[in-house]
Order: sequence, then structure tokens, then C-alpha cells
Amino acid sequence: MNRQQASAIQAMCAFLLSLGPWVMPAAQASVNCTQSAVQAIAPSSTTIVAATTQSDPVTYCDVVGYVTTLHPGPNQVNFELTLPAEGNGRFLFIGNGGFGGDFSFPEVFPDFESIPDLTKAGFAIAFTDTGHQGNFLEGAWALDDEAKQDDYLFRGVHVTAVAAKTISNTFYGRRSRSYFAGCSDGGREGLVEAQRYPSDFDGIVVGNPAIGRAIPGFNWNQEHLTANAESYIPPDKLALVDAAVMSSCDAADGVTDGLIQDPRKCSFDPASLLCSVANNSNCLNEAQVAGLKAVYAGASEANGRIIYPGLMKSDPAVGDNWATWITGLVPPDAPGTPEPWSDPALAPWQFLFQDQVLKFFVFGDSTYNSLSFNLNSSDLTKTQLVMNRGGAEGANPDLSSFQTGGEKLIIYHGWSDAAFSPLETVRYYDAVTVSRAASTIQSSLPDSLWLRVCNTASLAARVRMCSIRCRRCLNGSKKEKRPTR
Ligand SMILES: [Ca+2]
Repeated sequence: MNRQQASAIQAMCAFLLSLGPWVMPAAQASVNCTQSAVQAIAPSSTTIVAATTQSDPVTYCDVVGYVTTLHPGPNQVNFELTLPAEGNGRFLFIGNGGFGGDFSFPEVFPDFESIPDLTKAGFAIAFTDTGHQGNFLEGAWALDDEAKQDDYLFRGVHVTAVAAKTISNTFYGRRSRSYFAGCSDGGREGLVEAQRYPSDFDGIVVGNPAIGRAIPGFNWNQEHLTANAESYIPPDKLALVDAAVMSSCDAADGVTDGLIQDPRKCSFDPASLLCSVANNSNCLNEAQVAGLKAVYAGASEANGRIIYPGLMKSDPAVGDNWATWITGLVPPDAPGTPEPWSDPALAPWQFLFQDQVLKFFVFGDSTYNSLSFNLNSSDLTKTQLVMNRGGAEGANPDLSSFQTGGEKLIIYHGWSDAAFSPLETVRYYDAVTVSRAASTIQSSLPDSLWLRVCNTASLAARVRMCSIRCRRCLNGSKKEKRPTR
């Protein structure tokens, strides 16, 4: 066999190995599913609380435990790990949404196959609560607790990955390939992993990531939309905007088909809906027009520097997407006050997230008025010092350590995301591209970064964490793998 033939066989083997789980030989459990047996194979900082055999949909070992984190600490990062009796040689870590706080997010995660289906397919699957217990919209646990903050910001996923992979590999008697998949805050977790802990995963899938200075961005929107009672944009007015945007922008991509394939080409001006006489259901008042313009423009300092890009001229009314995240499903009952919605359950999620982060992470004051936050002051620096601790903003473009082993990163983002701006994701992708071009090592690596920003009208109203589903991004054609310029 000459060198050329050997090389061809090697290439064929690499190709076959990359095809999917069905070509991986099955991995049989070699450890009993008991608390003591799993404890015996766990790393020293890991406590196994329970390990029980389950039989639905297939036989698997359900492991519940925690990792104790230190410096700062101690804190308890809880995790769950499911190990099918017959594994497929793959370990999958599923990320969180919002503030994390429990294991329920994956069960309602719309972007991936269901957990039972993944278990049936033989994946070992891990989840974490990121070091605290609570609702994904509540951040009071972070008050004066740097250990819990660090575990949420950057540490909890890593320590869980190390513990769960060690257990999984010994359980099956061989190293599994390891993957991470997450959307929203889970997308941020995935990028922090690639940047800070490049050895944790062989492949990472990132959806609609909460990267960059999203909290000042949320605050910008809320300060503009809650300035006074007239600023509130009710759902029926969002439907008006939706129709006007579609009418103005559908054809900008060259095809009138009810889809806006690249909202960056959309020149819709909210002022075109300004009421000419009296305020009525077919037009917007001046405050609503100003608010809408601010959300589209994005957060910027007085000198014009963009802090966080704006949202897209897309379909704000679909599935109450903007109403849930930005404007509120009902009018604020206390406009102009620090708590425009006196019942937090009625406040839009962007208001809640920025309010909770500024109160409990940044300023350490449960009475802090988040609507007094000033972008053009030390408030911004202070926010970054806390929220980018450990690189938690997930915006470091240097992926050289991650990619040296041939690891792969897939990023997707829905244009219609009402939470995080897809332009921030495009900006990150561009920064990585520049970083790679400037680096001799990185530029010699195979192209292992894949980004697609996509349009999709599909939305699961019951799940709004990753409210714009982007499954088609992952199944879409390769020719659209990069955003159009
Ligand atoms: Ca179109």
C-alpha cells in the first residue's frame, strides 16, 4: 500500500467516523447503577446524591449529584446525568435559559430532539442548575454571593462537564465524544466554554446567544419604552407594525413570499405610521414611534458608540414575541416609576432581566432603580466589571485553543429574536474571522466555525426562552452558511 492509498483510507475512515451516532459501536455500561458505585468513579469534588435505574424509554442510570466549588465558595453546583445502559459513545451537555436554577429547561427546549428521544438514541446527557435553585427569571440569589455569581456566569457548566464526563467515560469504559448544545443563555454558556475551557467539548452548538452587553441593551429599550404612559406599545399596535414592516420589506430580498430573508435590507421607518390627527388603532403616537426607533437603533453612548445593537425590523407580533420580551402584554400600571409593572409577573422579560441583574449582581441593592441606569457614566463600566467576570460576556474572538484539536462550533441565530440581537452574533462571527486571519496558527486551521442567521416564522408560543425556533438553520443548505453582506 503506497502513501497515497494509505492517505485515501485514512480520509475514508475519518469520513465514516464523522457520519453520526449510528456508525459508533455501542458502549455498554460497565459500572453498577448505585450511589456508591457511581460515587467511586466520580472526581474528588463531586458528591453523588442518588443513582437509580430507570426504564422509560429505555434502561438508563439516572445520576443526581453536585460539585462543590471553591475560591470563591463553597457553593453547590447541582447536576443530573442520564446514562443509557447501552450508550452510543456520545456525551451531550444541554445548556440553560435565563438565570438557570433548575433542570426543567431542557424538557421544554424546542430546538433539539426531546430528552427521551436522545436517551433512546443512547446519548449520555447532563444538565446543571448552574449553582443555585430558583425560577429562571429571578436573580435575587446573586445578592452579595460571588460564588453563586461565578457559577452562573462561567464556572458551573465547566465543573459539571468535568465531573459528568469523568463519570460517563468510566461508566462505559471508554472516552465518549463530548458535545454541548444551548440556546439563549445556553448559547452564551457554549461560547464561554469554547473560549475559556476549550478542552471540555469536541463540538458546540450555540443558539441565539446572550453574549456581549445585552443587559445595557435591555435597559436601553426599557428606559425608552417606559418613559411615560404614552410610550407603551400594546399588542394590537405591534400587529400594525408587523403588517407595515412586511409590506415595506418583503420584496427587499428579491422575492415577495411573506418572508424577510435579510432584515438589514429593510428600510421601514416607524414614522410612516405616525398619527396625522388623533391617536387611533391605525397609527402610532409620537412616543411610540420614538420608542420603536430606539429599539431598532440599539443602545449607544452619547458619542454614538454602539453598546449593544438593535433588534431587527421583522415580525414583532408573532406569538406575542415582542410583547413578552420587550413591550409587555398589558400596559404598565405605574409608568414613570422604578417598577412600571407593580406585579413582576406582568412585566416584559427584558425589563425583569436587566432589573434583576442591575439590582442583585451589579449594584448589590434590592431597592436599586434600574431605570436610573446611565449608559454615559461609570454605571456601564461597573456592569461590565461584574457581568464580564471570567469572560462571561462570551465575546472573546480568540478560539485558537478550542480549534487546535479539530473541534467544531456551530452558531445560529434567528433574525426575529426579540431577546438578543442577531447583529451581536454577526459582529462576534466577524471578530472571530478577523482574529483567525491575523493569527498564523488559526488561519492554518480547517474552517470549523459555522454561522447561519435565519428567518423563520415558526414559533412555539408555550416556550419563549428561545422564542424563535431555528431548527431550519441546522437543517438548511450549506450555501447559506454565512450571513449575506
Ligand atoms: Ca421576501
